Amino acid sequence: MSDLEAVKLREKYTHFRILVIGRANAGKTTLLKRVCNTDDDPCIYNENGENQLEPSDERGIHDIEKQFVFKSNPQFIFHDSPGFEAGNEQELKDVLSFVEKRSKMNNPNEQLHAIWFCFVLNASRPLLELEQKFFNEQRAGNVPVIAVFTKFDDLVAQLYDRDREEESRTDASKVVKEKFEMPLENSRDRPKAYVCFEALDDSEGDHQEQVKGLIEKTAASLDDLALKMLFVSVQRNNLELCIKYAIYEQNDLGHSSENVVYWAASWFRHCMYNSPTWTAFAAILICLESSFWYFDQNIGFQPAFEQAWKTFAHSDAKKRVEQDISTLIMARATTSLNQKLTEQQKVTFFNIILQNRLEHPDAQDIF
Ligand SMILES: Nc1nc2c(ncn2[C@@H]2O[C@H](COP(=O)(O)OP(=O)(O)O)[C@@H](O)[C@H]2O)c(=O)[nH]1
Ligand SMILES: [Mg+2]
Repeated sequence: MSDLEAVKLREKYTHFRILVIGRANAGKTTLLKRVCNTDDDPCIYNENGENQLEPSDERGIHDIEKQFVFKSNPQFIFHDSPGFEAGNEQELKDVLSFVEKRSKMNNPNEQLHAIWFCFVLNASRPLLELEQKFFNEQRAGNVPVIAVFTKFDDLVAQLYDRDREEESRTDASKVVKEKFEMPLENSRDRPKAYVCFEALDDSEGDHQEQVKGLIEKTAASLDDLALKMLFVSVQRNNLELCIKYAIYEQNDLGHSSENVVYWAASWFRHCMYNSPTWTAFAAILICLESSFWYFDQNIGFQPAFEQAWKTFAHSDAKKRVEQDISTLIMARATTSLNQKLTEQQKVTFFNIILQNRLEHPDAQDIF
């Protein structure tokens, strides 16, 4: 898939769908609230977009078939599985058939894109047989699974020993490695990554920093470029990741600056259905033109461009460009960036830039 093909495909996707598995009290809901950066309870929508769940009524959510979202980021769709208790194989079967059914769906928005499997860290309750079985079983669809270890703080407290106070974190890390990670790592279809959380329930804590790790590892576990782009642009916790992928995933954009701007914007959600990409493109062109004149007076490109950028940022031209471009983009049949400008719109775009050029700097302004 070429870079631009991936961008076009991504534009057809609207939702990223995640299955969260974990026993009751594993901290699943807490985690999802942190991921969506909200204190609100989730909602379940029916086909008409009506909420089917009373606030604080969580009963419906444990039905794996019921999708739910948080208002703060409805592009993430979640399914919740209650996890596997000893002796209850039905739940494992339900999960496997859910995964299989979703893998056969034609509409990519209906497919399952990732699984977060939550394990509460409890020294005396390590992996259950059924949990191990999940990782040894043939699973349909090649959906990446991230193992999420929760309540590390609890584990540290369990292992707390007054005489070895300093060591309890190290001891806890050892338990995570030996009792959880290693058995999973030795399974047939092992997790794509491991993430460990602590004190996610503490609203004063560094939960947003911790969530960045889960986001980064989930993104890395997705092989499909368009899906990776969808996930990175839907999440709002880790903007470094948007920048990183825009740089590292770039392979075959060629030399078109229009494509480069379009590509870069595709990793950021706020650009998808709006005009800032084209505004940025216009700003770059205006500043390139202006910096040309500084450059001509023997100033290097970078200081020349910086000077032009500063001038533009404080100019009335900037406001006019934003206004005119958004009118131009709104006038298009669809708001998708995927739509190229028509020849007529290119004429308008060109004129917007010509009418908002910065003044040529005089030699004495510079020296
Ligand atoms: N100590 C500790 N408690 C947590 C953490 N995350 C969640 N909890 C608490 O664990 C309980 C169960 O959390 P919840 O998210 O409802 O679990 P769920 O049943 O898997 O959805 C709640 O009382 C949370 O406040 C954590 O990281 N550390
Ligand atoms: Mg819950």
